[in-house]
Amino acid sequence: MAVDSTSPQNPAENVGKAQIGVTGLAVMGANLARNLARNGYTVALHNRTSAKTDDLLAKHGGDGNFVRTETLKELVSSLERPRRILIMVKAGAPVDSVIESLIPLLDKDDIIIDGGNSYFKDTIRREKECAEHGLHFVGVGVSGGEEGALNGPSIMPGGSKQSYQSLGPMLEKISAKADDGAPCCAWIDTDGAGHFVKMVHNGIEYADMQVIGEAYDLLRSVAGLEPQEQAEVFKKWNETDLNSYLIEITSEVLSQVDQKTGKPLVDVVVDQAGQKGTGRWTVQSALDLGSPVSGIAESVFARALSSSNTQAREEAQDKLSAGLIASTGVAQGDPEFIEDVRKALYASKLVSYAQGLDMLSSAGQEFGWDLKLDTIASLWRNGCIIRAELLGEIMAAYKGENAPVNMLLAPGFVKILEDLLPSWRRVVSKATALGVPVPVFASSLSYYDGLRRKRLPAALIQGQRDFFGAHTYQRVDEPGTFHTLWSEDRSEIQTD
Ligand code: NBP
Repeated sequence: MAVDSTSPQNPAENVGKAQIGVTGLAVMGANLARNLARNGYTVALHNRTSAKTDDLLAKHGGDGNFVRTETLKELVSSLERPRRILIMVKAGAPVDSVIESLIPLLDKDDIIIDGGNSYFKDTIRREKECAEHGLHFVGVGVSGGEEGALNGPSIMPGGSKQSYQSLGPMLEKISAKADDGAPCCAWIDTDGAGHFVKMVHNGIEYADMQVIGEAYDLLRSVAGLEPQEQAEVFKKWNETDLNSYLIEITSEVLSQVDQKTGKPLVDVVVDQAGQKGTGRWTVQSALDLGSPVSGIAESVFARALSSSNTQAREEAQDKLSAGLIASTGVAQGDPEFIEDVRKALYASKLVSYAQGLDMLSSAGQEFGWDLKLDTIASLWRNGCIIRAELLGEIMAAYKGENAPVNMLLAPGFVKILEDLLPSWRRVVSKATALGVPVPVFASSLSYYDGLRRKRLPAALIQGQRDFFGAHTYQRVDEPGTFHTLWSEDRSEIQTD
């Protein structure tokens, strides 16, 4: 936890000044500003269109101490020094434009904070640019949506450690608190580390949502459970080790009845999932790192399949209808099948978290960040979308000396997976036989099987690569790098 250094360095100069400024007062910025004010900070407000500032003050001015400003210049002069300015504008070019306008107005050691969903490589670049002007730039991952922003989000700050001394206490104060009272906010590491961790959080969120979707599909199309009945099932599941925010809201969504038609809401919603890009970034970054986040990738592709080629989906319903099996062979509401699905969901969820954390380890090595996986898991315990009981166990698994090289290898998870495996396999087999798509259930099971397999067909791939491209291979029985002279006498030579 950071030491509170939010008291003014120069009291005379800072008297009557705001402790933090927020520019960008759409839903997230407005709610973070209100959260800061409710926690006793004086908050200077700015928005490109000042009507939004006035709207916030009219509706919520009573939340605390606000200072209304019309221009960035006014915003800057309303702040105590070193200044803290939180940018909450649309990610991308608007962030660069605001930074560019702020730089000439600021002084050495002032802190620019970007709390939006910025791409971590942009954050690395912006941090360098600001450092050239003697400014701190802190990329902060904020999770929890608008409700979290107002009542306590999970916060993942990057940037310099020095800036965290000044900023950390504020962020920790407004963050969500875990059951043990710890703030769901801690310094992650330098430059883009905070935004990277937030990005991976979102990747895990995509997979978490997809596995719930796959469970819903199976319960509906194989076990014949209507949405209202499933709402009860998910409610019960929320009392098991699946306990999490996403399971809780799934039950809410499934119980919702459309007011216009009287049908379950889920039946009148178009089945094309949207995405804002953080899942895609996670997969793109994983490809660059060579990190096998297959479940997360499948969840991004599943959204793409649902929404990107609707005409093909339409035509395929008729043209690719061969082999559909009418009878599922599962009795309506079969409790054994329901329990199998619950276990398959939990196992696939474990794999998604394991893959996300493994990607963080790879990124730590690539970008020189000391990412503490137990701390990161602790920040996700409350305030954010993937908050789940499971995170307490993940945190415990990575605490201390004996951190596993892969989450699935932590003794607790080894045992849990042993128990889940038969159900997981039955569900994936059943779904495959019936033609129900379960991309994350199935790819997670393949990841698990691939991870534990003694010999992988990668050996054959190495042989093929050596055949067509002289890419060489290593042998199991002696050190060195080898090549077979495929187009000559097929003898083997050692290349180093
Ligand atoms: P938006 O992403 O919808 O952005 C709207 C804000 O950006 C308005 O204040 C707008 O000012 C300002 N803006 C734009 Br657009 N272009 C600008 C420019 N060139 N210069 C200055 N200001 C500009 O707001 P949001 O949904 O509150 O999200 C803010 C950030 O938080 C985003 O990065 C988002 O991805 C992230 N985030 C959102 C959520 C969520 O649940 N919504 C959750 C977590 C993170 P105007 O009023 O003058 O048009």
